Amino acid sequence: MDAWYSDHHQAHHGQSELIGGQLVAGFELPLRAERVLDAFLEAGVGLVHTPADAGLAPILAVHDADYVDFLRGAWDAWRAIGRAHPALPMVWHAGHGLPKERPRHIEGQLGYYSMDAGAAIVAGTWTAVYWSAQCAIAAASALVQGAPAAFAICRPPGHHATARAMGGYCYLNNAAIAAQHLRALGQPRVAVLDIDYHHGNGTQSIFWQRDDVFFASLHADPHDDYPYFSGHADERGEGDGHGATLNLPLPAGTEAPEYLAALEQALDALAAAECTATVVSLGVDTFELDPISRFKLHEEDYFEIGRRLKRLPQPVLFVFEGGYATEEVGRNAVGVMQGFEWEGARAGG
Ligand code: SP5
Ligand code: ZN
Repeated sequence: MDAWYSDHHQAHHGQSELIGGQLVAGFELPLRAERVLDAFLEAGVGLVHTPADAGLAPILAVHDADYVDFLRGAWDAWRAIGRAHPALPMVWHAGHGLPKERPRHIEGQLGYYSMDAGAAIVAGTWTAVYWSAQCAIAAASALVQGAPAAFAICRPPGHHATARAMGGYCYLNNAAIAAQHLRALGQPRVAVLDIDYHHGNGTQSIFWQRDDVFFASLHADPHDDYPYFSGHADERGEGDGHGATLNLPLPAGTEAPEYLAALEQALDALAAAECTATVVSLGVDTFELDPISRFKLHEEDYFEIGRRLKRLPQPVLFVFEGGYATEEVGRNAVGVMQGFEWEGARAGG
C-alpha cells in the first residue's frame, strides 16, 4: 500500500502543553511523523506521495466555516495583541449552556473554539493542519480510484477535533474528513474504526446522528483517562445514528489478549454494519512505553492487529493519530501496515 505525507507538518512545532498542572514542551512532536515516514520507507511497504491540493471544500464538508476561519487567522490575531509564544485557550463556557455570542477578543475565541488547553496554536499550525487533512483526502481519493488500502501519515492528528472545536493535539479531524470524502465520492456507508488509546470524541460527535458512517472505538476507560467526558459503553448514537456508534472502553494496564478480544468485537460490529469502505484512526499510543498512556501492547502486537484488520470492510484507509514513544512510533505504526499486507498475501487477496 502507498502512503501520503507532506513535510508541511514540520511548521507546527514548539507548542507548549499543560499536562499534570505544568506547562511543558509538548509530546506531539514533528519527529513522530518523520519516524513513521522513515519506518514506512525502510520496510518497503509502498510508495510515498505528496498530496495534491484538493482545497477547502472537503474540510468544510465536516467543519464549520467560522471555526476554519478562526484556525486560519488565530496566530495573526495572537501576534496582533503582542504575543510571540504559543497560543493556548484559558477560559471556557462549560456549565453555561451553549455560548450565545462569539467573543471578539482572540483569547475568548481560543476558548470558544476549543475543548481543552491541549491544542496550542503556533505560526505554522494552519499550514500543518491544512496539509495533514490533504494527506487524508488524497489517500481517500486513491481508495475510490481502486487502491485496496492507503496510509495517510497525518500530523497533527485529528480524532479529538469536533466540527467546531480543537483539543487533544487535534485541529481538523482528518479521519472524519476522509470518511466524509469517501461518502461524497459515492461510498454508500463508511466504517470508522478508532484504535488510538484515547476515545475519538471528535469523530464520534461528528457522526453521532448519522447512520451512513458507523463509528467504533477501542480506548482507555474515560472514567480514568482523557478525554474523560465521552467514550462510555452506553454511548450508541442518537436519532438516525442510534446504534451506529460502538464504544469499547478498556481498563488501564490492558494487554494484548484483552485488547484483541475487544478488537474482534468491533470487527464483528463493523462487518454487520455492511459498510463499503473503512477509515482506521491509527493511534499507537496503546504501546507499553508510551509516555502519556497506560495500555501494555508490545511491538509484535501491532503486526497482529494489522492481520486482524484484514477483516474490515475493504478498501481500508489508515489515518495516523497518536503515539508518543518517538523511538518506537514508526515501527509500531508500520507494523500494522505490514500485518495487514502479510495477511492479504497469505489469504490471496
Ligand atoms: C491524538 C491524541 O492522542 N491526543 C491525546 C491528547 C491527550 N491529552 C491529555 C493527556 C493527559 C495525560 N495524563 C497522564 C500523564 C502521565 N504522565
Ligand atoms: Zn491518543
